Amino acid sequence: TRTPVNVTVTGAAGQIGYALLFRIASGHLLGADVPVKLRLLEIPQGLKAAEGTAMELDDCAFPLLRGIDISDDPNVAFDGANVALLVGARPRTKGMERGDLLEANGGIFKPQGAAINAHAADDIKVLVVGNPANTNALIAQAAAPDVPRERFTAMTRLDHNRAISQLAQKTGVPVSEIRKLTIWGNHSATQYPDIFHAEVAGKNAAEAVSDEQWLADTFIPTVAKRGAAIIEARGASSAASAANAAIDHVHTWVNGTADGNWTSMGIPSDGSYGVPEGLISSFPVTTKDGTYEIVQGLEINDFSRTRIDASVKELEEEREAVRGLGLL
Ligand code: NAX
Repeated sequence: TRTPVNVTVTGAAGQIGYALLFRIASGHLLGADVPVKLRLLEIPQGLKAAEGTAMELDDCAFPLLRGIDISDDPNVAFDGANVALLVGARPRTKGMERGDLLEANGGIFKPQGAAINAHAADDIKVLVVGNPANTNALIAQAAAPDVPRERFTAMTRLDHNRAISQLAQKTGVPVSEIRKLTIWGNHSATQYPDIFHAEVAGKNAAEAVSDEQWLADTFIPTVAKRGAAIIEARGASSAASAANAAIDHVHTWVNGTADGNWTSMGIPSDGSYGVPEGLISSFPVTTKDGTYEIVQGLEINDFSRTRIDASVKELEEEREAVRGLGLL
């Protein structure tokens, strides 16, 4: 019998939390043979709702769920954490400037990074979902100097999955026939979904589509603005699809990408593809045995270069802003 894996989820009482916890507990995060313990972090106002969710988790009698702890103290919630899903964040409210937003999130992700540094297990893997995800990941990473920096990642898997779905619909193939799609840059409206190296049923996707106008005017904006379209339609932001992407991100990180395919993750740049070192930016990556590598040697055409650079520039500006706030 395996020792349970400790999975810490912040913002556990939120809507993504509600869509996420049941899937973790039923084995979708780590595998059908891996027992888990859930450690839920909420702010004091969220504790009661988190307790309600924990009651429902109990009521599922999930065979793999070996315990649920709830706390409003990061030092408790990250104690022994093997996987941390940082979902809770401060949303942008009306009239809020970017600087205010980054500062408010610094107040969340800096102490959480410090708690991870002090208390998490040696093999801790961190996924930041809460926005602005890439820069929040950078803040948490900076507060955790003893944790290998590559363990801090940001979620662009939802964008990746959205892009696969749009491309599959355009080309009339099942999503399983789409491979090697890449999201580059920031999880924001500047992100760049790249189909130039992607495959549709084994053929180059850009050639299969052969419609640069669709690419520039439909595909890219549809993927980048999908979050807003969901809010418009549903009256609430993406929750189940975001939770699903978080599951996919960690599952792929732990269990590996398939041969002949890759995924997209926001990870600390090593300078590849001209992305300044240290920025947490989305790249094409392969994963194996719990580690990831950036796919190397892809030719970047001018169309892609302009868009990658624009998104990376935004990440640099965010990094400068949080530096200015003393968060790095
Ligand atoms: P909700 O507002 O429903 O839930 C957030 C929860 O976090 C609340 O229960 C709140 O009490 C809790 N929380 C706030 N501060 C906390 C702290 N310091 N410690 C612990 N818990 C804290 O938001 P939800 O819809 O669940 O979205 C969560 C985050 O995901 C948001 O920042 C959102 O912008 C982000 N998203 C990121 C996506 C991505 O692809 N990277 C896509 C989906 C989503 O928009």
